[in-house]
Amino acid sequence: MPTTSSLLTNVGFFDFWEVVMVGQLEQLLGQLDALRERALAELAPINTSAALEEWDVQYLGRNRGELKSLSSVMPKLTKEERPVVGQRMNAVKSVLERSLAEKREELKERELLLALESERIDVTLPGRNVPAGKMHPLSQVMLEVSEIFERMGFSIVQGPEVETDYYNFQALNIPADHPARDMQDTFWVVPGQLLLRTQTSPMQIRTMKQQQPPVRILAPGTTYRNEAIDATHEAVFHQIEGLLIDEHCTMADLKGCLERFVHELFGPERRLRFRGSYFPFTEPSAEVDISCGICDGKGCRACKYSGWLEVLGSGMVHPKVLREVGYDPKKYRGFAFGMGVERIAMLKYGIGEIRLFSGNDLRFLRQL
Ligand code: 2U9
Repeated sequence: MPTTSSLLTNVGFFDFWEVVMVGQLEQLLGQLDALRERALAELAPINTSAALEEWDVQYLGRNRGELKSLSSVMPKLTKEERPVVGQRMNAVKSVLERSLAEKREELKERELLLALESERIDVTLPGRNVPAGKMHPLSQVMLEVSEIFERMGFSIVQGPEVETDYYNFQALNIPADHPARDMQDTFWVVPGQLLLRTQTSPMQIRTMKQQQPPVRILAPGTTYRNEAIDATHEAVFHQIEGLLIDEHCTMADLKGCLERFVHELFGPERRLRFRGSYFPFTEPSAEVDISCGICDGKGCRACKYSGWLEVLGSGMVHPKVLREVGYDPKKYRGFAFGMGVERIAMLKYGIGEIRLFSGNDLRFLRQL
């Protein structure tokens, strides 16, 4: 750009102010071109929207943008100069605005691509495991046993765990000197009167006292005995007892019913063996063994080399019990049976430690 002094040498006096003005005009246009170049150079490397907005404010801002600042000289220009500067100013402005719009578009695209890349989902990856809860193995066994007997026409009855001496012992023909009534074996709530039931049989007494035969009920539930705890004994455990009362009911009905039960729960290949036994509430009484599922009755460690596993106690309901609830023992007979749920579960799942069921160790529970 020519300086004022170099131009002065070639012009006369009257031209002086004009030359100065020409110099100013050139300078102004030069400033506009420089602004454009600087703005474009700064725009090129911008790669975030935030930086782009800053650039917009700095060069094109309505209030303090650099272009706006330069336009403040317009009123000082002559009528002839104004359109020249105005045109250049508009040209610079439109170049910058176009470049800004292009950059905006470019950044929008770039940011979209970045977002797509960072939020990319691999739909071929296996889904996350949602851990599903499941029933406790003892509840599973209780439900399965209940369903088998329900299919044979039994109804489920449930009742209090705190019982009276009468329902838990007296009504069941358990005499005062019977070992089961030993004060040491029972958890007494009020000694001699209220106790934690040692079996679920009080429910059968309660039911029979409320309804006339025929009766076909199953009483599953929690029971309590003051026992020394070891791998096969717990103080809090679970029982399922069954009772059927009708005219003409015989031991053969008991055998058929329990055979059906064992075959449904353990499989039809299992053989049953009824061994004479004694319970105060049944006469005659029998314990039921099933052939060992591991050795098929040949003898192994699981069945203590006997080939048999004890699963149930049973018998024909004692006439004294029938009389106690108001049934005529000459007209009605019945059979009853009982099993420990933990023992059934241990046999079914091949578990040698009863305490695992109450241990709440998820590593154990998840397997069943
Ligand atoms: C009434 C009449 C008779 C229920 C019976 C058994 C035999 C029996 C044990 C199995 C393992 C208890 O958990 S265990 O230790 N039960 O052997 N239970 S007959 O007899 C009854 C019940 C109610 C009115």
